[in-house]
Amino acid sequence: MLEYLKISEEVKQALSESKPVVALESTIISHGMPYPKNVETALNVENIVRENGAVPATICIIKGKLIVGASADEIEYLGKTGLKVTKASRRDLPILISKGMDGATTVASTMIGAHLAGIKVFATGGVGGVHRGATETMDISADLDELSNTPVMVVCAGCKSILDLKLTLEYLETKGVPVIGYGTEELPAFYTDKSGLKVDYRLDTPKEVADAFRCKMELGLKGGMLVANPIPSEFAMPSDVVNKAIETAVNEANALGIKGKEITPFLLDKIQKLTGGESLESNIKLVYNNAKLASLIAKEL
Ligand code: PSU
Ligand code: MN
Repeated sequence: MLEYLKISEEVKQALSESKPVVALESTIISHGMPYPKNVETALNVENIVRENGAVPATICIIKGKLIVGASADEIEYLGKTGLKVTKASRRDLPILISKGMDGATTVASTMIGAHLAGIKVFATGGVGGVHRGATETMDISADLDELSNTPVMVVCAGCKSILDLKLTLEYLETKGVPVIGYGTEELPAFYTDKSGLKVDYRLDTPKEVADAFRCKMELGLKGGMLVANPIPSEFAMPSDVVNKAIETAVNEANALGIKGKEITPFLLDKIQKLTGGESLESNIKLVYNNAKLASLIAKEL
């Protein structure tokens, strides 16, 4: 395995001393935000993790190595190369790695990298889910099955309503994935703190979340846990503005026949263009908020 995995010295040392480490994904860098904001954000997120007492481990694939703890140069490369870096989910790993290629890891494949390295907590913006119209298209993100199989906790701001949030919760229930509302009874919807859908459990402190995850591991229940941390209200967007942009983006994607792994990046980009810089700012702020919470949970664990 060492042949494929490259863990940075800093992350290796932190793990060997049982210090808190927070995994970070790279699809959000290459496919989720425009350059150079993506690089600036990724580096700020790493700083926030450090300020909160944990070690950041940005995960990606460079020249066929699954990197755990990317360098600033590697982050710059991923951000600048943008969409030309292959979006890499679980199924892409064997080919990209054996061929010596690059890849920007999604939530699913970042969880895999984190687990191989021994990292338990992962912070991101939004996770993939069940797409609208999935009863026809069967488009369900591999992130959800990863959450049911791989023992890594994912701290996010819920899901964008480019997805069918109700079906996403149903799927997570079927797959036995605990969904925790952090300080809320409601599933947050990324740009807004409300979706109108209830989560099963509300927990209010990093310790409560860490205790639940430890309990899950000790019981031998496989899979991870989804911690939905609402965007702070001062950064949230008016829901009518967001929903209108999402409607337009989804209709355009359908009209163009966009599907498969292209659909999520297409919608993210479209929404950003339709709402101007405002949604990008909200997006950045919620990622910072998640990086902080994940660090505090990792410390408790
Ligand atoms: N949702 C967002 N921002 C993102 C993603 C999802 O709000 O950047 C990215 C994440 O990397 C996630 C991936 O794992 O998209 C899901 O893609 P798909 O739906 O193709 O599985
Ligand atoms: Mn999909």
